[in-house]
Amino acid sequence: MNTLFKSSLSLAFLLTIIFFNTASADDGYDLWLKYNKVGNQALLEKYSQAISSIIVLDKSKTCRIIQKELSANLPKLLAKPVPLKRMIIAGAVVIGKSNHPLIKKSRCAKQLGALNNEGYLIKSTKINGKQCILITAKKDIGLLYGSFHFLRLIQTQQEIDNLNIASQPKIQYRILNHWDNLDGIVERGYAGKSLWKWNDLPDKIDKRYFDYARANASIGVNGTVINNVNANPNILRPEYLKKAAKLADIFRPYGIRVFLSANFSAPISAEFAIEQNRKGGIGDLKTSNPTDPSVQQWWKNKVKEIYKYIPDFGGFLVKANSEGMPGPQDYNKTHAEGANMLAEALQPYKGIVMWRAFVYDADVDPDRSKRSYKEFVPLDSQFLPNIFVQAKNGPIDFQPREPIQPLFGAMPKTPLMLEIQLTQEYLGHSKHLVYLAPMWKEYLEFDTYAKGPGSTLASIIDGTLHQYKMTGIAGVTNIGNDRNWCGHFFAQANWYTYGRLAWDHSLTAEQIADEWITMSLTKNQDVLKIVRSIMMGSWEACINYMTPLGLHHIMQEGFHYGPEPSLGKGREDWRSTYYHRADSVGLGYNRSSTGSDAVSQYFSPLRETFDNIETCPEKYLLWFHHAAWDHKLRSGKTLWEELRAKYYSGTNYVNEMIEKWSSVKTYIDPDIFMHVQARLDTQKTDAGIWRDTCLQYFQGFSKKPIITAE
Ligand code: GCV
Repeated sequence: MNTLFKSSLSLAFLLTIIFFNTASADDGYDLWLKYNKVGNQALLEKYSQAISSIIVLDKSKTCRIIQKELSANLPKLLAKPVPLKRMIIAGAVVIGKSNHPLIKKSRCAKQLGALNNEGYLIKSTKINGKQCILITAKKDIGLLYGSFHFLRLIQTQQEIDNLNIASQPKIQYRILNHWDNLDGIVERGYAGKSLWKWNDLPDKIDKRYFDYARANASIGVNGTVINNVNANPNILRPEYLKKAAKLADIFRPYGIRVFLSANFSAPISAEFAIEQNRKGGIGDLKTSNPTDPSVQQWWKNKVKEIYKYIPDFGGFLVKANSEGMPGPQDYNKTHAEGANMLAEALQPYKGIVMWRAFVYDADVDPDRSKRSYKEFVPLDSQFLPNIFVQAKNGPIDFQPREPIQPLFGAMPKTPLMLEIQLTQEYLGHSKHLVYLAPMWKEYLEFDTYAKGPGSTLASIIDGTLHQYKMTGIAGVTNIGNDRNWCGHFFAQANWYTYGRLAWDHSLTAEQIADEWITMSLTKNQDVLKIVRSIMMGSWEACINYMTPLGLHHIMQEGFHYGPEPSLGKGREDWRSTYYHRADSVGLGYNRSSTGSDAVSQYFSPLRETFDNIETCPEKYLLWFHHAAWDHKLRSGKTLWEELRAKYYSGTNYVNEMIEKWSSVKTYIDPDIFMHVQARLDTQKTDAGIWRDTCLQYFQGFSKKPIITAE
């Protein structure tokens, strides 16, 4: 063979490889909606026999979406044509609302009657004498949710022989909070810029808006607050309302309502705003005092205007008197007075207010963790019925681990909405692989004892404990305009988990991981188990290499990524030293009855359990106690030894994640493999920095040796 021929052959081979790899490369854009062919041959044959065609009986926009979703993806999953039909044949997947004559005949009425307006039924049944799979619901949106569930059954390779699935959400408002600014920057966003192209809207429409809606509908998210809680008042100008209305039009058939974050100073004129040293308002008033009739009227007019643009507008999210944002307290009025003014304006249109409890005015209490409770509990019963008080899961701020925010259980008359954070502000941004389901489950299952044992957070936010009239959950998104939406491929699992838990908080973290892995990564059961094991311990590992044993808020000020335990500048309650209180005696914040007495905000017996250093769960030890360096833990180790062991176990886990990930290399899409591998390497380096910085710093106080071999 001559050299030229040889080299052209090898070039061809190389090109084939490049082409093959490019063709098979997965850039993560399709999320969990890949719809790869069913891998299990026996199941594939069963599915093929059971599914012949698709019949969508109704004609709404939502039904057209269902038609498109099923007809595009069933053929991909089953590797055979699955045509849309008008006549029922055996094996038809029939989608129709409960009031359709054909469905009425199918005798599902009783089962359907028990479901709410978003619920659905998936049932193997005979229609016109033909064996079919029926997806039915009271409303179109239930049909869409049911269709996505049906597709998920096949994506995750479940049996579909005798289907009889009834499902409905346990929580009514399942909302994403975007901290997206109008200039395109996402506050605490680590996946590129905002999805919303404000300069192009409303005329130019990005395809991604549809894909965003579709992904959210597939997991049951039904609302989105499209702008940052640190709200720019301009969002309420007609110019922006038209843009928001365009998004609302796109999202509507997917069952997603648009909400806006409102700036409490919006009614104030720009001129007066400057005079009063406030950020610019957009109105023509001198005040935003909620008891002033002109302010009340301004909001009524504004709300009326919004509903002209967005007829199903959801309502306002408000951050008031928090971190420099204006609010009713600027006029000596309460949070309830501020929220009620907005609620009154929204009430005729059935809009709601989500009033945030994330406040920490230093005058309220020297201990930041107590402030929100002290401000809000006295206001219970003063809020109008269309108001949620929206509280973060913990009393400080989305730390790797906190005990529960004590407000939960303490406001039986005010619907509390839980706010959790998908974006990993304090959990390694989009550089660290941290699966958040175990964390959210720990909170949801947290027993507050508000009405005795069994008063879990889940039972509070789903309304069963206090019979709330409205129920809600909010997730601060991790979505940006990065091609793969979330920056880290594994961060997609947190978006997925949020929707699944918001729908049904009884799902386990393992179940959700399995679903997500099967749909997004691999159907190979051995590989799935390895990936699941990586995910399941990743949160605890992150806590261990960042803030073990109840430590908190010792990250770099502002950036919140790496460690900065020595930080002693800036606002007192932003300093690491304020939180960890290391000294020659020991470590931790004394919040027991001999300290700030934050424990008293919890119900008995939690209060007593936390108060006593011997009974306090060790995961919260340094949150509630200033423990001596020689304090003995249940392991028999001293605090210093245990601290060291935890830091090392965190970094060791990252090493294990790297090994496990390498072991599945040949089973994973090469692009995804490399993307994750590179991030794991960064995680390893940065986890090491966390461990070494913190241990060296604390050693300055403990004066004990750091033994590196663990
Ligand atoms: C949107 C923390 C974050 C802020 C965020 C704030 C909030 O303080 O660091 O970026 O502001 O929480 O939840 O309002």
